[in-house]
Formats: sequence, C-alpha cells, structure tokens
Amino acid sequence: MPDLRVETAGAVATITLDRPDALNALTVPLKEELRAAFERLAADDAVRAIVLTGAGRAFCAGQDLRERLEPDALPLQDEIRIHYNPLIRAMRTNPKPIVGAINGVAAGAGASLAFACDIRIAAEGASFLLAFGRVGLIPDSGATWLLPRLIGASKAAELALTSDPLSAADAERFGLVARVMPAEQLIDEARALAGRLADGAPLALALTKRALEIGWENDLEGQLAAEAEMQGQAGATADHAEGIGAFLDRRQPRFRGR
Ligand code: T3D
Repeated sequence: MPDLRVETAGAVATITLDRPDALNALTVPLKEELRAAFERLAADDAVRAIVLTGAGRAFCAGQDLRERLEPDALPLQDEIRIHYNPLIRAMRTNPKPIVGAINGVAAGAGASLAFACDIRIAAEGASFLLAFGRVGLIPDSGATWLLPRLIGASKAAELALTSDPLSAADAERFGLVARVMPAEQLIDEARALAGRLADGAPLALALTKRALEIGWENDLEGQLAAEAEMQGQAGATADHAEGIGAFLDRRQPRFRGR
C-alpha cells in the first residue's frame, strides 16, 4: 500500500494519505486503496472509529492533475463513476464514525473527502478550496450535495463559484469544522476524539449516522418513522441494557457492540 498508511491503536484506525510531495493528490491506485481501506475497516469489529488525515503539509490536493494527462486516463464521467463515487459511498455508508484531521489544504476532491467525514477538526493553517472551477470543472465527489448541507446554500455557492479558499478559522465559524488547533496537537486530538467515539455503542453510532444522513432527505413524518424503527434496533442490543445498568450503578458503560 505505497501511498496510504493504515495504523490501528486500540479500537481507532488512522488512515493517512501519504504522497506528501504531490500534496497527497489522488491517483487511481490511491483512490482504490482508500476505498478498500474504508470497506475493510467497516467490516472489522475490532475497529470502532476512523481518523482520516494527510502526510506532510496538505490534507489532499484532489485529483492528481498529472495523471489526468496520461493517454489511458478514463473519461471524466467514468473516472467519477468508477473511482470517486464508490469512495464517497464507502465513507458515507461506513458504520464507523470518521474524524477528518484536516492538517493542511483540502482542495478539489480532497475537500470532498473532508466533507464526507462525520466530524472535522483542523490545524490552524488548514484551508478548504473548491479548486474545481480553476481547472474548468464542477465540484464533484459529493461536494455539491454535502457542502450546502454542512454550511448552507449561500456560502456553498460562493465557494463553489469563486474557488476562493476558506480558512480554518472561517470554516469553524461556519460550522464546517468542530475545532481549530495548532498543527502539532491535531493528530493527538483527532485520535482522542475518535477514542471517545470508539467507547460508544457501535450499533447506536452506526444508526445515528444513518438517521442523520436520511434526515437530510426525509420529511418529518418519514424521519419520525425511521427513528422509531432504528430505535427499536438499538433498544434490542445488549449495549442498551449495559447503558442502563451503568447509569443505575453509577459507573462507565462498557459497550461491546452486541
Ligand atoms: O478525474 C478527474 O479529473 C475528475 C475529478 C476531479 C476532482 C478534482 O479534484 S479537480 C481539482 C484538482 N485539484 C486542483 O486543481 C488543486 C491543484 N493544486 C493547487 O491548486 C495547489 O497545489 C494548492 C492550492 C492545493 C496548494 O498550493 P501550494 O502553492 O501550497 O503548493 P504547490 O506548489 O502548488 O504544490 C506543491 C506540489 O504539489 C507541486 O509539485 P512540484 O512542483 O513541487 O513537483 C504541485 O505540482 C503538486 N500538486 C499540487 N496539487 C496537485 C499536485 N500534483 C498533481 N495534482 C494535484 N492536484
């Protein structure tokens, strides 16, 4: 796995995009490895939360533009259908919470990867850049769906149409990132946050992700019905019984994912 590192400590897996000389720009092999990593971690019961970050000074500069010029490069619509869309699906349907540790610039599809995380925290020097327009393209990899829902239609339109960067501080102001911190604290903070999530009840967290996702599309009646159905599933777990027992015993719960 040359351009991707996956390290696991306890129940937290950290995926690091590792092409720092190209600002972690996405090649076909890197996209395939990244999707496979998310799918593998989704199926691994020992992993309960995931951190996504980049090596070096960038989070990810999006599509590798040099690869785009190679003679065997796929037509854009095929590249997106075959490589980008399955990667975004592997993140959005992943039952494990994904914390984006945005260590530097997140540009183009790199910004889309950041948007597809469940929670983002950022280094002070990080930024988000819908660079697509600068190369005559439209925002893709879910950006036109995710960004308006994360920060509102008006700001999303401004960023998409101007390709102006959004600083980490402004991203925090718009609620796109949960917190901003010095770069040297970022990965430890991200892993600590992921560790807290990993201590949660896995099925409840997976169902919470799902409920939030479908809530963007449902009307209230549809969402009330979905919540009732999902709560039935969560309530049937041993983890729910453990949560009540821990509350009554005044101790921390030990959720086992059952
Ligand atoms: O398949 C498809 O094409 C469809 C999908 C499209 C999705 C997309 O992501 S389209 C958008 C693609 N991304 C971009 O347009 C961003 C391009 N990069 C930049 O605009 C800038 O590099 C940044 C603003 C991200 C950072 O600027 P700066 O000044 O800090 O760094 P730099 O000097 O531009 O880049 C440093 C190195 O990384 C440099 O290599 P070198 O000269 O030192 O050998 C540069 O070429 C390389 N690099 C940066 N971005 C990419 C890249 N190499 C290949 N592809 C990149 N996207």
